[in-house]
Amino acid sequence: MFKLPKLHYSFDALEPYIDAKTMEIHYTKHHQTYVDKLNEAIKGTEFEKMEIEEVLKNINKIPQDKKQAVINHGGGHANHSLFWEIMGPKGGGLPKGKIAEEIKKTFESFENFKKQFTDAALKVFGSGWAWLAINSKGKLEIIFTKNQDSPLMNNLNPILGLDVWEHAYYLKYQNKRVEYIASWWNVINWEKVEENFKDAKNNKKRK
Ligand code: MN3
Repeated sequence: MFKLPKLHYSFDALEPYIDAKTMEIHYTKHHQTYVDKLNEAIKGTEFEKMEIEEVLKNINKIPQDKKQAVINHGGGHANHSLFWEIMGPKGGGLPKGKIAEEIKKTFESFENFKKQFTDAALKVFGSGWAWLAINSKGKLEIIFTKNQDSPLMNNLNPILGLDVWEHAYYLKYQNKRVEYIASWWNVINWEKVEENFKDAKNNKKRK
């Protein structure tokens, strides 16, 4: 059975950029609901013993009557699990190391990357996510997905993600998604993004 992952910081740790109340509701209510409904959907199937990433990569093997529930709630579980990890107190600033080099190589500059990622996050109509992911060729790509669709279902390995559902920002920012996005850059845990980047690259080599 799937479980809510541990949050490695307190609800108020991302203040003033992300408020404590939003963090608490987002983690204890929204994420918990995705976990509960995912467990409900796959109870008694072989998928309940798999890692959520494996389940989503094999989404076409899920029985038709459970597939949409796994897309919604399995995606919700995986997306939020990544989201909590790529944020943290004392975050923000510029990435370092390999991920910094790769961003520069792919997008020419960090500023250019930031602009393109922000554009992707603003382009999502309704609910969804913006992502920095590694594609099947091992290259970085900025994409956005609708609802809780996971990039993993399309053979893309997400290493950084931004939740632009209104539940992620409405209490503090109301309809001002652009301000929420601008604030979010201050809480990114780039060390974790670097780790995700290296893991994704290693997975690729193992294939
Ligand atoms: Mn959310």
